[in-house]
Amino acid sequence: MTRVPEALPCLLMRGGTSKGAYFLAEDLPAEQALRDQLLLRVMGSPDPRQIDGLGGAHPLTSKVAVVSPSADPRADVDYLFLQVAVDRAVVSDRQNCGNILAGVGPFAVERGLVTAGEEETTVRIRMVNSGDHATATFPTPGGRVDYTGAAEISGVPGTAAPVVIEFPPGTGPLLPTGSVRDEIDGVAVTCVDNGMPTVLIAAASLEVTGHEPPGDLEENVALADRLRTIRLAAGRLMGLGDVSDTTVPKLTLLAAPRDGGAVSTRTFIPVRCHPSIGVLGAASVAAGLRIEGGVGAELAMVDAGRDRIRIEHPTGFLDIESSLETPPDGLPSARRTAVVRTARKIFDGTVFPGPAETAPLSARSLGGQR
Ligand code: NQM
Repeated sequence: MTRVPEALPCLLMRGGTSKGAYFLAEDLPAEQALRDQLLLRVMGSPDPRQIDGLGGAHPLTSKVAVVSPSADPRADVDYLFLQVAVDRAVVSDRQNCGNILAGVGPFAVERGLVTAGEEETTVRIRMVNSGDHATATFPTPGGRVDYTGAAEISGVPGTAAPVVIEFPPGTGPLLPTGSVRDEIDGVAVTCVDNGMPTVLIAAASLEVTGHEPPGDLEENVALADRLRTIRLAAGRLMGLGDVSDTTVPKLTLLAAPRDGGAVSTRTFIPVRCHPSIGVLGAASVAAGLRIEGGVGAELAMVDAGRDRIRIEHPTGFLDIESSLETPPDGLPSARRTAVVRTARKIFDGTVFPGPAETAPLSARSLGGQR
């Protein structure tokens, strides 16, 4: 599409613990600047309340999935994730999202991109942001997506049908700095990328317990300063360049578990403290905990004989299957990662973006980091 539509089909879905607007790529303008202008209007950004759009005034509810048939023989569909900033006129494709990913398979069936099986359907997804792949399997009794079921995920009330997501090993290195441990600003960190660039830090090394409520941590100005310094340096060490205007890497504070899990976490995405934890963020944490000599290995209670790792977060836990392989003289890499999420179709309809924004986009990537 070359022009900006005045109205367009949109499916609003909860994917895991996030919520977003799902579009077919063919319904959006092909030109990126026009597409981003349109998505800002759809979401109601920039505005801290997003009062004039679909966005929910938080980064976790200001998300977009753009889905199209895939030209990759290993995939059925392409999924491009876009983070729409809340209080800045910015749309970013610099990060992926494993929660919104949970809705992509059901959306592909809803829109007829994939034919549903009689019992369940597996959709092979190429994640455009990272170039990595995933498969999503979910119930489709009688050839229709059934969103109801008994699966429970922390951070979402009630139960729903499970969406089982498998991630084959990604293409990039698990340890992008080439070390299991680095020191930044006097603090030991382990920088991991198992789908989401993430900096693991022992909470105690930043004078917090790692068990505080997210609001308390967000209000801690001294902590915010330390995290910002560490993130900028870690971004460079991880080969991400100047990350002052992007949402990656994320930062996860680790502490000893309190509720029977392997570790307790508080994750900054990168300024707001996540009320739970992202899926790919959790994949990076889980892999990091298994790395001998890394900062997580000392704190975590990981059962080496089991793939399943329970990651505690502020509103419960996230179970993730994660295994690594380590060559005799080399650095570890991911072998397999899998997780159960749920998704819900909230509405399917037509969204009206409203009058065109007159001010040009101030920047391409996410400057406000909220
Ligand atoms: O890490 C939050 C979320 C995410 C991303 C974020 C995600 C992931 O909870 O895969 O899911 O880190 O910005 O949706």
